[in-house]
Amino acid sequence: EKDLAAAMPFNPNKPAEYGDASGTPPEGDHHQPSTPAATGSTSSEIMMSEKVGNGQPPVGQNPTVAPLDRVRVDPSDRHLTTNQGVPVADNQHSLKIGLRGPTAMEDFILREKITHFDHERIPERVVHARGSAAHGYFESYGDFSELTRAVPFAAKGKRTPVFVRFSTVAGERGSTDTARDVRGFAVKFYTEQGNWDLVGNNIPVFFIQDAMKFPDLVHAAKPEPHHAMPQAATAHDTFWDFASLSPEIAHMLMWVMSDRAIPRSYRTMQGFGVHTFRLINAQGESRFVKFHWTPLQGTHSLVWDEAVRISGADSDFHRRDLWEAIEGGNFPEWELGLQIFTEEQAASFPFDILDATKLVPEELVPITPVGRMVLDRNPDNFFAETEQVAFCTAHIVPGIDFSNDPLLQGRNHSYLDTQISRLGGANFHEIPINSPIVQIQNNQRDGMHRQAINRGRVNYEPNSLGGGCPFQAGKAGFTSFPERFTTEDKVRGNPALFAEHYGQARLFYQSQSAAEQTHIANAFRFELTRVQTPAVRERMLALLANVDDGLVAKVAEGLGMDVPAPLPMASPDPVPVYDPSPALSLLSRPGETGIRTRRVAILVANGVDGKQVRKLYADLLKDGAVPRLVGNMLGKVKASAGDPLDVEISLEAGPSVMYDAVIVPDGDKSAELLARNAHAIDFLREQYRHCKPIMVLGSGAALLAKAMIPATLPDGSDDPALLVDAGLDAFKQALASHRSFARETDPPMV
Ligand code: HDD
Repeated sequence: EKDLAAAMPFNPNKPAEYGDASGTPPEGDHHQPSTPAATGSTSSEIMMSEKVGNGQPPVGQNPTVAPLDRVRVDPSDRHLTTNQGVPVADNQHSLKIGLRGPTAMEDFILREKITHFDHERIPERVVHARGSAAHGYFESYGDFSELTRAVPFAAKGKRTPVFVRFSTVAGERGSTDTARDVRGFAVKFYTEQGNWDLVGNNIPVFFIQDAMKFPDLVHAAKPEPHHAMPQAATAHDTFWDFASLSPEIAHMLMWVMSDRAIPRSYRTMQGFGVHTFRLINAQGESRFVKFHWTPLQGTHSLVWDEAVRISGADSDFHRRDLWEAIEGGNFPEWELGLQIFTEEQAASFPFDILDATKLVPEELVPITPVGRMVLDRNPDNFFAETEQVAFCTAHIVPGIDFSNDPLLQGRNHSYLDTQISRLGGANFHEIPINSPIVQIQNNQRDGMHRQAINRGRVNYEPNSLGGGCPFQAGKAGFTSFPERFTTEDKVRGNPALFAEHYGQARLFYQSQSAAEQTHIANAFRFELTRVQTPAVRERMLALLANVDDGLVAKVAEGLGMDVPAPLPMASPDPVPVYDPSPALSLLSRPGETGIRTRRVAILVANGVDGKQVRKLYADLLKDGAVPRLVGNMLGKVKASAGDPLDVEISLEAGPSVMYDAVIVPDGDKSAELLARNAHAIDFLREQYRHCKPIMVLGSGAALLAKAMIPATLPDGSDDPALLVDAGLDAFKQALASHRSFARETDPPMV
C-alpha cells in the first residue's frame, strides 16, 4: 500500500490529498471539540487560531499571507497548461483543417481560453466602483478590555491583520481618482473571532438619515439616465435637484464642497465610521462609540483647478500614490481614536446620535487614541483582492454592536445582498480575500462555486452522530446587547431632533479657515453653474440661506443671482448654537511625516549646473522626498559642471500638477532654453496658482520673470513659498507646509 501511495502523483499545493497524508480518519473516530485556549492575555476570548497560531503573530509578519499561499500562483519555470492542467504545446495558433482551412470544433484549448475570457468581467460595485487597496495591520496601544471584548483591543502591541480599500463613490470603475467626491475608507480586520468590517468614509456625516432614501440619492448623483452623463461628478441638475429638495443634506454638502472631497492622497485623509456604534465589554456593559482614523501624514487636499488637470494628466493619481508609497517603504499610517459616550450623555446632546447627518464635536467628546494602523503590503493581484473584497457593515465581532441608526440598519442588509449578485452567489465569503483567518464551521452547505469540502454525514445541529459538532460557542460567542425597548407604535417616521438640519452645517462652515471657506463657496458656484435649471439654483441658495449669510451671499454673487428667502425650516425649535470646532479644519492636522513622499520637480536643460542639481537631488532623497529631473525631452542634458544628467520625464508627460513643488536650478543658459518651451512656463504658473513652493537659483530666476510670477503676495508681503536663492532648508520648510493659500485670488491673476 505504501508503494502505491508513493507512486501517486504529488501536488505540493494539496499534500493532504495524495500519498501518506491522504488517509481518511478511521471509521468511528470522533474529534473532540477543541477547548478555547487562553494566550498570555487574561481574556479567554483570544482563542488559538488554526491558521495563525496563538493569535499573536510575530512582529512584521502578516498572517493573512500564509493562508493565501494555497491559492497563490507563480509562473516562474512552469509550462502553460489548460484549466484542466493539460500542458499546452502551442498558445499561438488555433487548430485548423489545413493551414488555410476552417478551425476545428474540437479545439478545446481555443474554446476554453476564449470562453474564460468572455466571462472575465464581473459587475462593478453599484457605488464605490473605483478603488484601491492595501494590506497591513492594526496595533493596539493597550488593553482596552474595560471598554470592549473585541479581540483587536485585548493587549498592548497586539496586531490584527487588515485589508483596507479606499474608493470614490459616484464614478465607474475606470473613472478618475481626483473627482470631487466622498472617499470610501473601508477596513477589514481579520480577527481571531472572525472578520470585522468598519465600512466608513473620509467624511464623518452622510447625505441622508434613512436607508430608504439611498437609491434615490445614488440615482440623482450618478450620470443622468437618458444620456449617461456626467461621469464621476455631481455637477449636474439631477443631483442638485435632489439636494435642494432634501434639507437634511445641508451639513454633508458643506463637507463635499470643501477640500475634503479632493484629497491630495488617500494617505492624507481622515476616516470615520460615521454611525454611532456600541462597544460591549465582558461584563455586558455598553457604551456608545464613534470611530476616527487620523493620518500620520496629515490631512491635505488638492485645489480644484489642480484636481481637474490631474484627471487628464494621470487619472490613477491616488492609486499610483498609494502603490508607490508602499513599494517605496513609506508605509502610510493612521491612528485609531474613539469618541466614547454614555446613553445619558447622548440624551443631553442637542442632536440625535442616531442621525448620520450629525457628528459629535471633539470639543464635546474628546477622542481617545487606542491604536494605529499601518499599510505595508500591496495586493498581488488587483482583481483577486481589491475587486473581489466584500465589505459589510453587518460583519461585526463580539465586543462591537450596532446602534439603531436607521441608515446603518439599512446598510446591514444592503452589503450582504449586493455581494450575491456582484460576486456570483452566497459563497463569496470563501474567496480568499474575504475568508476569515479562523476556520468557518457551520452547517451551511452547497451553492454556486462552493470551495469547502465538508466532511462527514452530519450537516445539521443538534446532532449526536457528529459528536455534537460544531457546537455553540456559548459565552465566548457573539451576543447582542440586550437593549431595552419601550413599547411604541410601529411607525414610519423620524425622531424629533432629526428635523434640525442647519446647526452643524453652520458649525462646519464657520470652523473653517478663510481659504477653506472661499473654496467651499467656489465649489458651490462651480457646481451650480453647471446646473441648467434656474429654479434648482434658486432652491439651493434658499437652502444655503439657512446656513450662513456670508456663504449664501458669495454663492449668489457668483451665480449672478439675488439671495432668495430662506427655505422654511422643518423644526420649530431654534437652530442650536455650537462652539466653534477648530478640529474641523484640514489645517488643524499638518501631520508628522514632513517632506517624506513629497514630489519635487527639478527643471533641467542643457547648461544646467549639474553639481548643484546632484546635490539638491541627493539631499531631498535623504529626507525621503521624491525628486525628479524634468526636461524638454527625454535623454541626456549637458551640465555646465559635472557629468551629463539623465532626464527622467519630459515636461509634456510630467506636467506641473504631478508635483508638490518645483526647483529651477542655476545654469549657463538652461533657464533660457526652458523658457522657449511653453510647457515650462505653464509649469511655473500652475505651481504658483496652485499655491505650491517654488525655488529658483541663480539664473533660474529668469524663468520666474518669463512666467510673470508676482514677487510678493497680493497684499504686498513676502511669499514664504516663493524662494529666490534661498537655502534648501527654507525650501524644505515650505514643502513640509504644503501650500501658501495667501497667494490665492479669485479669479486667479496668474
Ligand atoms: Fe455604502 C459600498 C460607505 C451608506 C450600500 N459603502 C460602500 C463602500 C463604502 C461605503 C466605503 C465601498 C466598500 C468597498 O470598498 O468595497 N456607505 C458608506 C458609508 C455610508 C454608506 C460611510 C453612510 C454612512 N451604503 C450606504 C447606504 C446603503 C449603502 C445607506 C444602502 C442602503 N454601499 C452600499 C452597497 C455597496 C456600498 C450597495 C456597493 C458595493 C458594496 O456595497 O459592496 O451595498
